[in-house]
Amino acid sequence: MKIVDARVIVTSPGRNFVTLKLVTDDGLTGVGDATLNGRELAVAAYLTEHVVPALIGRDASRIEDTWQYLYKGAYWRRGPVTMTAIAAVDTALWDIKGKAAGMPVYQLLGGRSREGVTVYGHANAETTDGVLAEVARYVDLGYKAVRVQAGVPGLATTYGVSGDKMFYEPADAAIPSEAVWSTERYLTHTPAVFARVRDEFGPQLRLLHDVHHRLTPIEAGRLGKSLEPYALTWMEDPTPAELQESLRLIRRHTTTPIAIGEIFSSIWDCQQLIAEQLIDYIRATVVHAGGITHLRRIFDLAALHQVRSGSHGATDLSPVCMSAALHLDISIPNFGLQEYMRHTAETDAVFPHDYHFADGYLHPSEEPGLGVDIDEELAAQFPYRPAALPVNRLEDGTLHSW
Ligand code: KDG
Ligand code: MG
Repeated sequence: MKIVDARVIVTSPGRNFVTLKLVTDDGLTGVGDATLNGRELAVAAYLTEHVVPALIGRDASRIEDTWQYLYKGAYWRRGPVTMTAIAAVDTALWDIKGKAAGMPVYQLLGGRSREGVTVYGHANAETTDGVLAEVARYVDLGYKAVRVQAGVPGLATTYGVSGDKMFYEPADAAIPSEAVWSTERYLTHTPAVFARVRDEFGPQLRLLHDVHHRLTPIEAGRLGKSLEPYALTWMEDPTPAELQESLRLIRRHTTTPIAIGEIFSSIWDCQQLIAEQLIDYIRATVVHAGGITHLRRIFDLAALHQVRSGSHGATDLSPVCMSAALHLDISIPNFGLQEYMRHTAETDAVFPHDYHFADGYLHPSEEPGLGVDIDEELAAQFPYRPAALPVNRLEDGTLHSW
């Protein structure tokens, strides 16, 4: 079963996506998501120039060997561009293997460990009353877990709070836009928002919050401690986590569970966080952490240390990534939660898929392979548009993270 064609497809049905499609000599096809928000064309070029020529003629059944070949063969290991490109190849090869076997990929990963994949949605609004209305909307839709983000009084905009509620998109301009951030205002306001949400929705609804890497460890300790009465399922990305040991400081001050990893690209980015039990949920994803093969390795390490999965699932991860994620989520022993931001109708049309949402759960496809494809003719009608993520400055003009 040899790879005879490999196409890199860039399309923008509402937002940019990069997809790799592999074709074998016996007519099977496989797809992999290769989208790296704001850096899409870097991955597209990496695939087109450096990976596709090496794939033609390779045995499509050799998933592990191809992963090792691309990882070790590049010499330049890790990094988001490389690992997203490898992820796309790996995901497409799992899709092909499932089709060749006549089974959904989750069966090849060991079969079901649960009946459905519990997902969380994003309730966000400028005001606390608006947040309450958004949480109610997700509860009405059947969600059992909701991420809560509120505008901060005194700040013109807040990352994570968007105008379009169901289809949130932070990549808003070709050149990064700039916003103003105040840690002092944020730390005062956020616990008050959660007090209202808990009061209104009671103790059973699972609540989450994303800090978007904006705090220092001691500030994060303070936030976690102040949120303890509201029993969050997790506080996400409290600090930039390049310095993994900084999480020790946060842990010393709070029992609010911590989720980190949406920007990680390999097991080496989270090895210490997991082995020292400095986090509770690992948020690495199929598309950015080396595909199904490498993400399963991360989740297996996490399982040894009582850390659960909590994969990133924002709109910049295409339905191809979401399809792949669900096969892993349904099969691993240490699944925690899956983020699920809905895609626009245009995106869903370009990526026909049959995973579905019901009663707070996503259910993976039962089709052979991943159960997702790309409509290349339709994709061609949505040309690429440069779009970058914003940056933050403190009130005195200092550049801050996010
Ligand atoms: O590409 C960046 C977004 O996916 C990210 O900002 C969303 O933090 C995010 C989340 O948790 O979904
Ligand atoms: Mg996040």
